[in-house]
Amino acid sequence: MRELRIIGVPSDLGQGRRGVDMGPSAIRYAGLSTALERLGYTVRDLGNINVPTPEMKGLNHNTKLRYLQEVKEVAENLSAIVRRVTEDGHLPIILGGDHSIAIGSLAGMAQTSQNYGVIWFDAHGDMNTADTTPSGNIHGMPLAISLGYGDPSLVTLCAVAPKVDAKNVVLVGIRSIDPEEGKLIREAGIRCYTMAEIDRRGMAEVMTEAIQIATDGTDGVHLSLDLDALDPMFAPGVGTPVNGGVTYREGHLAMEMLAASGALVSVDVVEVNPILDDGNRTAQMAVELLESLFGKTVM
Ligand code: B3U
Ligand code: MN
Ligand code: MN
Repeated sequence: MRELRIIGVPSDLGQGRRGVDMGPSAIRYAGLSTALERLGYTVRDLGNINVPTPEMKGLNHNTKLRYLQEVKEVAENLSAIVRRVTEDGHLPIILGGDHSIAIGSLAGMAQTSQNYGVIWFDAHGDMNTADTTPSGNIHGMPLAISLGYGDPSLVTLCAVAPKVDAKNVVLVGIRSIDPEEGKLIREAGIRCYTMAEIDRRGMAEVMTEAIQIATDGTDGVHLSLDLDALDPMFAPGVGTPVNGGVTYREGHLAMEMLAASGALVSVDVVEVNPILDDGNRTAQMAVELLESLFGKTVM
């Protein structure tokens, strides 16, 4: 069994509201390490990487790419750790932070010898560029950047571009897409499972296909788990909640199916915002989902 390595990335630079920088603490407080050890894993927490806070002076305020330079540095630092952990034969669990940190996760994976696919679990497409963004927030762009679209300094991070092949990328749980973003999703040829399709066909069928696409010709799957994929009823502590999301049971089913595939090679868990949460429910939900993802069953 592969050993697990936890890496915290307390960043809220990629989005407009404070609080997701506390995500790693909240998820740790909800008992992540112990829960994974209970499943029989050897777990080592590598602590947090250093991230500037928005209150620091002299940060980059580019309105179309807010905190571009800082987001890039965080991604570079994270990528080096993800690369090392993976090359050492361990599985990285990256705790965000806002979703811009996935730029670093995927850049790290892209530098290893592993050829991987991506399941992007999210209410949003995260396929904006500086030309299409309604907010300037980089957390709405990480998938586009990883596929080679957008700001050149982010796209070419770590001298690999794209970080993943679009034919092995799927979006799951989607229900909020900006108009120009939708065009890029189609143009890039990414399979996009909206909530409407999950409602019609069921999560089991959708995940069966999603896993097929992400594993087709690859060595494994990176899961990018944005907690806002879940319905706000189950994950209220996120910066941009959208109604009509994945239910508790659908979420667990998806994680269990991915566990059963044996294909998981890395995962990031993002957008948990303890300031907006009801107690620590969203971080607890994240821990429960990770338990299912790492093989917890009833008996
Ligand atoms: N698509 C919008 C909103 C958004 C994206 N990701 C999140 N929110 N979490 C944007 O700003 O790009
Ligand atoms: Mn996201
Ligand atoms: Mn989202």
